[in-house]
Amino acid sequence: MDLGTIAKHSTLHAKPSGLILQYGTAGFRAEAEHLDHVMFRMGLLAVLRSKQTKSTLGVMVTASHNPEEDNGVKLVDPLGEMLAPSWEEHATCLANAEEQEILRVLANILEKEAVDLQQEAFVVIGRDTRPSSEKLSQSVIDGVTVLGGQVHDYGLLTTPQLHYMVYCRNTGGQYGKATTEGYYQKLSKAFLELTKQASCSGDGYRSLKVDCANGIGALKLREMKHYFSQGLSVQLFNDGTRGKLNHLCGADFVKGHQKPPHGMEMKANERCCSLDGDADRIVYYYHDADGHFHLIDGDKIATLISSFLKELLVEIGESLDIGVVQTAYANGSSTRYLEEVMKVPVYCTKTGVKHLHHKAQEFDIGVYFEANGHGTALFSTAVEMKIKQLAEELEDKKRKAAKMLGNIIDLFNQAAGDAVSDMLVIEAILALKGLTVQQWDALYTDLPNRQLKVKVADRKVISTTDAERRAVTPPGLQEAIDDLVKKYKLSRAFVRPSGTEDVVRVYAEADSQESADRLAYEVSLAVFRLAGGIGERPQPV
Ligand code: G16
Repeated sequence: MDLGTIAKHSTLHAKPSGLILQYGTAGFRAEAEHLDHVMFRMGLLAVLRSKQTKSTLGVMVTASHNPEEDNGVKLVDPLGEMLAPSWEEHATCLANAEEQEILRVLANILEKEAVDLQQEAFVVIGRDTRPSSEKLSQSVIDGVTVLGGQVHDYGLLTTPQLHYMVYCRNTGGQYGKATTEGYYQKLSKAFLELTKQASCSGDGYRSLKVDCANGIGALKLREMKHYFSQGLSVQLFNDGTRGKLNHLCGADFVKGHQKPPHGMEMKANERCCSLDGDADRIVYYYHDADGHFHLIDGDKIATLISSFLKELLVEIGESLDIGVVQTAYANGSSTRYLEEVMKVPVYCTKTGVKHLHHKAQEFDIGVYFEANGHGTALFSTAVEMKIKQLAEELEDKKRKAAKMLGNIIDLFNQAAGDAVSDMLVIEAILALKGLTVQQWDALYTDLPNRQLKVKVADRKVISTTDAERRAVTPPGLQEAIDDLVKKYKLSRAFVRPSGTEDVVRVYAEADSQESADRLAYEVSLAVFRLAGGIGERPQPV
């Protein structure tokens, strides 16, 4: 490690003085103009983590659902997972170190994590389509090379594709080929195998309208769609040729505003979906014949998937341990349906796929989804091997079900929630079960709900417990929420500081939309009053 060279390069990526950032829900996120130093330093950190784990590490430059002016970066651990929590702390320390402290912080990490500097390092990088992403990913590359690490720059990728590449590279290609071509082929082959067996192959099942949030999803779906066109034709909207990334479109907009994206032509009862800016989230929706908008979010996606997996297991004659993991945002009706009707155990974790993914790994089959459409299903290695073996050994119907399950396993991106992989899983299940989008939607009725954002001077004054369902500080806030909730039927509300935006998030649900809106507004006022609100006071919905 040539200390002089590191220090010299670091000054070329100077930290704006006084700027403090935190490795949050999904890495660092801020206005792009403030992130150059963070990118360089995450390049350095990726090298250290790669040396320590003796594996390829991933760095993704994206701010996913955030506005186009923002950007962000997250590190991807060897099995395609989010960075380990102790390294998140190192990331925060390194990002916030003043120039003269950089070498000391690096030395500290080396010592604490027993990094062997002689070990080789290999880092792969991906980026989304934001105007700032290319330059920022160059700063990551600078950081990697100055510490002597090797780099492979994949250029434009969806976030889940980068997770997939890392997983493939560290399993010697067993999980798949670490190229976009390899990704397209693996998923499309599994999808076509599945849909071949669907008796319902009418037009309704074969076409889907996709809002791409003006992001990377459009580019990648355009490349990929020929691979699966025998089973599904996708029509792309908000493909980035005109509009702004995530502006009035995309999964976060649709879920948050509970309305269709701009720029999408929807006919009654047509199945449509939206991806987010880096294609790791997906939500479905349709307009009914009366023009009412129906949203099918991550909760209903988890329900569709887990019920299909359960049915296949019954058919095969295997009883495996299935669990569903959600967050506090999960609609109360979904949790009730999963537990009481489907008899599947449901667990609640903090927001952030890293928490859900970790919990889901405890089961033979763990299905995890955030209500915002971020999720996947994980299969233990033993289950995967067993199912593939049964697909060879069993006969007739059982064999068919085992083969189907084997293909479903291949179709899921088990490294991370993946909008494209999830879309193909959902399309295959709907076709195999002969379900229309309306029938899927009718599994249960969501409780009316509302999400709002409140601006405060320092969102860290809010701390929470019980998987973010209760506020611990500031004093009096939880008591105020409890009193408000008592005024409404079937109601629930919570607040938490966002880990990706400088806001406090408020969630409320109740027996009517009017009550959910009112409750969310009243809780927002309580946050504004007790947690140091700034700017305009919250307004009624
Ligand atoms: C990221 C995380 C998600 C999380 C979302 C919002 O999504 O990956 O797990 O639900 O941020 O987090 P918060 O409420 O803390 O702002 P994405 O799609 O932006 O990467």
